[in-house]
Amino acid sequence: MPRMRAAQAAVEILQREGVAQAFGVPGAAINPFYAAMRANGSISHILARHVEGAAHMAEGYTRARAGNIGLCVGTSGPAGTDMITGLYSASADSIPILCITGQAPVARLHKEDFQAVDIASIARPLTKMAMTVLEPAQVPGAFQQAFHLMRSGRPGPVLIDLPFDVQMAEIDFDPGTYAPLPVYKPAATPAQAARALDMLAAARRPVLIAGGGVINADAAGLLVEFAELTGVPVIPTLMGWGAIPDDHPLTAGMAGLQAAHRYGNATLLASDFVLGIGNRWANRHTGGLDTYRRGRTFVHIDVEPTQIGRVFAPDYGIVSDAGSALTLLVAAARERREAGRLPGRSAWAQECAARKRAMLRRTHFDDVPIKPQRVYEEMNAVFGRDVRYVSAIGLSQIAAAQFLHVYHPRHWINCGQAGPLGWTIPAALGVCAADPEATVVAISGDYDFQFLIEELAVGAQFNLPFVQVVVNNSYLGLIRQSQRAFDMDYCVQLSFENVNAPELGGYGVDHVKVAEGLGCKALRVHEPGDLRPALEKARQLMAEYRVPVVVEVILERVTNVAMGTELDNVTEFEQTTSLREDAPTAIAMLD
Ligand SMILES: Cc1ncc(C[n+]2csc(CCOP(=O)(O)OP(=O)(O)O)c2C)c(N)n1
Ligand SMILES: [Mg+2]
Repeated sequence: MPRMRAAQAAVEILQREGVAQAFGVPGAAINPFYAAMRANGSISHILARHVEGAAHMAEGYTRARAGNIGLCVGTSGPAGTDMITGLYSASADSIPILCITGQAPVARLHKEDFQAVDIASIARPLTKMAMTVLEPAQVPGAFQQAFHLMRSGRPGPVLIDLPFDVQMAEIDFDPGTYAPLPVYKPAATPAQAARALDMLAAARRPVLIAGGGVINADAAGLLVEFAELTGVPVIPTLMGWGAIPDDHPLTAGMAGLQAAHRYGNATLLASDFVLGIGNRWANRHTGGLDTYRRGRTFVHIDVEPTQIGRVFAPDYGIVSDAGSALTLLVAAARERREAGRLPGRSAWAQECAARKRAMLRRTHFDDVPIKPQRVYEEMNAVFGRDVRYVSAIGLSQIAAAQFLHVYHPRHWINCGQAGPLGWTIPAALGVCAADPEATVVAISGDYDFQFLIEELAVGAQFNLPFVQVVVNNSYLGLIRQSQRAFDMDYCVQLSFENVNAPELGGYGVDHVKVAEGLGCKALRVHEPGDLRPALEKARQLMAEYRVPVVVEVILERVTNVAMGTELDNVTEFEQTTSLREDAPTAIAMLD
């Protein structure tokens, strides 16, 4: 039997489980693992500038491609605690990442050793498994189990904490005969699919809700097939955005309180039946449940059994991986269609499509300082169907969801539930590492941008080019807007007179200089007419220098983006419209 250090066995398993990319920050307590990675040579490593950044890079890497598992590595103590936000974000959005931490030697764990913290206990509520491995011979089993859990059922992250002496200890392990454990995915039965289809057939105005589970299951193709077979309009959630192309005739728009379309909400409210697949009835999607549920019948399909009934009791629930359920639904729908037993839906689908033309929000403003809506209009015009957008949180993200277009699964990469500021840059770097040929465009507010801005240097060092649009209102914009309810504007200003850059007129940080100092290219835009040339120039600079390119847009300070408390109570702060000249890149205006 081959003998090797436990750290080497861990790396051999990573290789056999398909991990080829790590994001991390080394430290003394994880050096044996780094030595094993170096000796093995099959895993390339991107050095983050902040350990939280490494965790979000791993998330971006997983989210970008089906089957990917992002790996983030840090030392003992603060490295693990820094990665907690990444574990939260990953678990909240059902994203598998593997977090490996170094740890003080086993015999010293209770002695308040330097950087010894019980990271497994801290990480437990955020992971499918969080384990400090105390026996070297358990290392292979812990890693094998980690991959089994990350891939099975509702996907999610795992933390493995490796004490220094455990990493160093010699164990018997045969990499040659190692095999991943089988993956467990609950699957619907034909009888369950038939029941769901019966209920759908009985409805007059049905809609499908496609959640992130459809994307996680790599089942977007099946979803579109099912929608087309049945003729039923689809409302993607924020996490499911891209499961059906925005310009598909059956895409009805998103519903919700913030990241939603006027027509998406109107269609949901006009429906009498909702079949949710791989979604979790998130509160910013549903708003008040009375409004959301009134007059509608619900079927809920989810891979995690305890998700059924968590938010409200559906009329019928099915525990299933989205792909397995959709395979059965497609087969059953095809059979019924051939037998002439599927009701026609064209009048209802046309009604939904008409709303996409009529219920728009104005984007074509010529104001200086620039209104944010115009930025997204220009982005729509410049970036084609294949762009991959990355965003985190804030008015910037909400407006991006309202105005941008997504045409493929995994082309809207967003930390939907946790929304940690600073996520965008490192997540975009992870996406670039996963798909080096893609055009990656990140969208941040000025505060999100500043949170983990140092990660831009990672993009410059490792040649991970993307366009980073920064919409700068010099405000914690979303919080400023929500403080209207308290009649205050308190602790949300980012503005100050920059003694080195008086030309910024009180907008504070000189983002262009910071970005350049970190090895990136950067442009600043003040006029709406300069947006398009700047975005085009950014693409060109990105291709030429292979570094991140920041496009900072100086926005008006105060903008209120449409949002509300109920699906039928969304406040529009700007003009609504149905005219092409007001919203030239609205999806219905592009055909
Ligand atoms: C770590 C963290 N702290 C606080 C928040 C709350 N929060 C959400 S959006 C936001 C302001 C975002 O400002 P900016 O990035 O400039 O975007 P804007 O809303 O101005 O477009 C804050 C503080 C958060 N999401 N994450
Ligand atoms: Mg801002």
